Amino acid sequence: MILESKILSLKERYCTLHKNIIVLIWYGKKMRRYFILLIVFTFTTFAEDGYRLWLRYERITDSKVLNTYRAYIKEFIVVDSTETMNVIREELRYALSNYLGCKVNEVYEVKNDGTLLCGTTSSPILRTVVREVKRRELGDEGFMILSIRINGKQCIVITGNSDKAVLYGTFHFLRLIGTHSDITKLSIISIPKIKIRVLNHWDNLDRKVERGYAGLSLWDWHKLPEYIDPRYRDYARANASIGINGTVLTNVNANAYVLTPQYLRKVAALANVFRPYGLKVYLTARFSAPIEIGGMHTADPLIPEVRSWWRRKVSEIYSLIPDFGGFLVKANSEGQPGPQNYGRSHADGANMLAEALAPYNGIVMWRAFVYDNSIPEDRAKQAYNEFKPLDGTFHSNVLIQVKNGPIDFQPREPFHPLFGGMPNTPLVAEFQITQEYLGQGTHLVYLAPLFKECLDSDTYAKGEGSIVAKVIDGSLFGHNVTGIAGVANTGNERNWTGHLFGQANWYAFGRLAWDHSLSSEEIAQEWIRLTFTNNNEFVLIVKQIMMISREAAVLYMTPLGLHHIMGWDHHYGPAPWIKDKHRADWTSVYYHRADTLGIGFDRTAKGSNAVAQYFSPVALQFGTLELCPEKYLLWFHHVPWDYRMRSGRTLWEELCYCYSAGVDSVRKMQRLWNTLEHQIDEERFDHVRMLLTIQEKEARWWKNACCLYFQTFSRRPFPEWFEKPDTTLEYYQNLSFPFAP
Ligand code: BDP
Repeated sequence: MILESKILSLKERYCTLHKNIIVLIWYGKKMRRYFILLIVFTFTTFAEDGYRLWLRYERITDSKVLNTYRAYIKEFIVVDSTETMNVIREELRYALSNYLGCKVNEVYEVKNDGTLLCGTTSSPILRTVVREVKRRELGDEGFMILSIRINGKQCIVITGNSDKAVLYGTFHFLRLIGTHSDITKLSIISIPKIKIRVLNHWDNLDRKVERGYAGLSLWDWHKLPEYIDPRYRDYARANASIGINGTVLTNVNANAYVLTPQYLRKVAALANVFRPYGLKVYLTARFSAPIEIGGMHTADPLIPEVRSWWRRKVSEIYSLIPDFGGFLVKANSEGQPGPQNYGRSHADGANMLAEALAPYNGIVMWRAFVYDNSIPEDRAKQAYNEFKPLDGTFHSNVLIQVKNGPIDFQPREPFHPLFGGMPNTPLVAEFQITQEYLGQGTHLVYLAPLFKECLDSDTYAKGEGSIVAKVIDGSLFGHNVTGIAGVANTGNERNWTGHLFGQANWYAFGRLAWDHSLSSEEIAQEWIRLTFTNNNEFVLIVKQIMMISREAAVLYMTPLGLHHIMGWDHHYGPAPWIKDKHRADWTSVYYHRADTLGIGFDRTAKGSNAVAQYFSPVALQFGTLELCPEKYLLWFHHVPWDYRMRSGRTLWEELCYCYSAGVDSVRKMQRLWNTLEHQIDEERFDHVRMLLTIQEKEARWWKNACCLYFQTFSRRPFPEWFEKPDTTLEYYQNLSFPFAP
């Protein structure tokens, strides 16, 4: 697989060279100096297109570091030749020779110091190394990396109870090398805190990706199952390297067609490629599939024929994909069919599928993202109202998948009240890695701080310390099946994610899914070192850019708890003026509620009382104007324009201040990035530089459009220090983007 990706990237490089040569031949002919061609050809550098992600395995140039590594890794042993062990073997061969600039041979016995030994805890050579207690602790996926002596020789051992665990350990070890970490005395034990760590691809069968900003879907359905794009392997490999162990291939707005025999064979082909990397395949199940592809007249989950249709379908799937993970379902939400079409509950629907999957250990991830415009209730409350009463009624292989916040992946939301609110049901936390509401394909926004903000939020469900992370890792309420999902940002663009820094968000999701206690800084640092360079100064600057980026986006888009004020439908750019649409809950005015008195959604007891869905003292804190964190102020309160903020500014001034600060932060990010010119390749430097130019322009657009619009309500002048918009509100309101992605 690595070979294939190497060939692929060579092909790419060849194309670049080819273009250069054509241009040069033209010049050469003109100047009759063909010999120059040869010289230039020889020195043409390879394209840095981002394809290799964080798995670049660049030659180590620091001689001190290199010498230590060469002393500690002279040869390697991979016990066994299972598919996964072969993957490990190949990865080590490729990575070590690249890193160390010399061949690291595979051997079959420990004879010398500096042997790296990879195998499961049950392999004869490692059986005595890991004690029984530890072995149990490691579970199925945990690994250990140890410096020990075997046959009197200095070895590094990577082990775990399964091949997959050893694979995770191998990638961890390679990460240590890539970040120039100390490997002289290793004693690492790492166990994933969450069991199901999945990407959700919102990919359609026509290869369009809903809310995707990185090209077409990676899955070339038309050519599958015969044609296996080498990229599938590289995709699996990238995921394994950060501990992601599942992928939902299809959009939550599902097409039943993927469940037809023709498509299931294509799915099976992908599953075969992913299997050695420990990556399980899941599909979205369209609730009305029995009608659409089964020729039935109903999809009522309580009708026996419907239930047996699903049982047969599931059995067919497992006959093709023995390790199929299960279904993800979006039901009775945004027009998707579901059990409520037949007067049945979400539990009736989920349990029917769960029953069909149970014999094969498959699971159902049933989404709680439901809201209905015809219900005269605050949208933020509806998922809780719907699902809370169902707590405890789901089968044990059903997990309820809850978005991080109660509305919809906004730049900032308070945590979803269902976290902590359903103690008897395992919950999957769903995050959006693709940046639908965070600048889409062109803004650099590092999302680890957003993920962490939710994971670290204290629900107080069982008193202080009941953080969201403990709800989803099962430790708070004692659940064994646990999960976390990220809506993928990948596509078929060469660099996978469109914006190079989108890679960092994929990376961060995987790392946090494995260990939510890692800090955003730690993860950023790792990613920068693996993606660019180990130069400390460089790392510090890029880390600074990343760490301010999310707050910057909140400030220039939706500061102080504002939310859902983006462009209609495509969600691109600001549009706080959206109103009078067929659904009130898809307009902006529904959420900001600005009027001449003030701005914000009153969700206190005087308003929608959404605060009551939180435990005490969170409910009190969110619900009391003076106690509410200002970052959530307008989420929970309708606040007068002259209200004094903690800064001493009035609310109106503070709003102007935040929008300005957001723009300033982007300018700072630009300045910082510009100091890095010549420190990395021109290609990636320019890519980010140009995208930052767009980001600055769009940050100004957000600031101007929003402040001009809200000024029509506040009727107050812009503060003196405010950089005045150079055009009118009408100008912004008349912009249209018929071809926005
Ligand atoms: C919204 C997206 C929409 C998705 C929906 C969901 O705009 O495309 O289908 O989320 O999560 O944010 O189902």
